Parts: sequence; C-alpha cells; structure tokens
Amino acid sequence: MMISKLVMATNNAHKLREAMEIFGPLGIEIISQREAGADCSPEENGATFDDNALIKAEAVYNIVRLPVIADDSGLCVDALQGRPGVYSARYAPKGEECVRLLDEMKNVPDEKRQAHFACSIAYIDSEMRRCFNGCCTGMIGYEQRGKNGFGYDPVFIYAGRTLAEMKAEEKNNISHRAAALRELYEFLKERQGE
Ligand code: ITT
Repeated sequence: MMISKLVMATNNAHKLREAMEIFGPLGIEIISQREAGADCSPEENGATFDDNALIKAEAVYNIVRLPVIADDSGLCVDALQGRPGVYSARYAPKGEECVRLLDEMKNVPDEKRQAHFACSIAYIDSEMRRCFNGCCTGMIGYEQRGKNGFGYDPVFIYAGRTLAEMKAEEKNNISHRAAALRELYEFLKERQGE
C-alpha cells in the first residue's frame, strides 16, 4: 500500500507548509515533528545537504519510529564559490540574510549573478534510508522584491520574477523542494508497485 502519512523533521514552518501543499493533492498527509511528539533539533554538522538531511530525519525517526522525511536546503551562489550553501540558515540573523547577500553581491555584474537553490529530502522508514535531490537555478537580483515565501526568496529571480513574487502554487511548480519531493514520490509509487 502507498504510504499515506509522513512525519516531517523540521522546525521551519515554511518548509512544512510547502511540503503539505505539494504532497496533499497526491494523497500523502504531512505531520510536523512537533505534532508527532518529537521535540528535537540535532546539531547539523554534516558537510553536505544529504548528510544534514539524514541527521535530522534520523533524530526524529529514532523517537517516532514512523516514516520520516527531512529537508536540508540552501542557496549556492556562483560568484561566492557556492556560499552560503549548507550554512544558509546561519549566514545572517533571521530576516537579514537578503540584506547581507545583496551587500556581498553589490559589485558583481549581471552576467555573474547565477545561483541555485539545492534541496535534499531524506526519507527513513523501517526498511530503508535514502536522499532525494532537487535544484532550482536562477539569478540574484539587486533588491528585495515580493512578500511571499521565506529566506532568500525576495532576491532569487526565476524567469523574471523573484520567488517571493510568486504565488505558493507557482513556487511549488519550480522549486528545489518540489523537485526533490517529486523524486521521493516517484520512488514511493514504484516501490509500492513491486
Ligand atoms: P530545519 O533545519 O528545522 O528544517 P532550517 O530553516 O534551519 O529548518 P536548513 O538548515 O535546511 O533549514 O536551512 C535552509 C536555509 O536555506 C533556510 O533557513 C533559508 O534561509 C534557505 N532556504 C532553503 N530553502 C529556501 C527557499 O525555498 N526559499 C528561500 N530560502 C530558502
């Protein structure tokens, strides 16, 4: 039978909402780690998105023993040699990440402003543990635009608009998180058919 419920190992309400919006219509309910009774935030000391996603998923799985997903994600900027990358959440105080990034990028010309969002979704159940990856490529703008989304969305331009100018549904069509969650969904669907 297809899995119908997943616990999401995250303390980020925006990630939780996006995962619900993406998986809800596919018939998979996402419940938060808090709702599942797992109050933890393990140290994310891995070197890669996959490592950190697995650290978070494992910590919650060990408490709830139900199928768990965790998201580790971040913004990788070409002109900054991939920074902030796995340090995206710690790059600046919450709410100031865009300001700091725009400042670091102030002398970078148009043609060198490429960046991508990367996402690793770790999945753990009693039989397996595995990561699924997604990516979204765009450019860093020169100012913040839009009020939707979170984190670096107001400065990340995809096809002419920032992710913060998009409706949730539009972002969820093209985002790194959506791509990784779709990979997981395809995997679960195939496994169920075996
Ligand atoms: P959890 O670890 O509890 O899931 P977190 O916010 O600390 O929450 P990460 O360690 O994975 O998550 O850090 C990811 C950071 O990367 C996040 O805080 C944002 O600053 C940025 N980020 C990731 N996905 C993003 C998105 O879709 N839009 C904007 N910024 C994003």
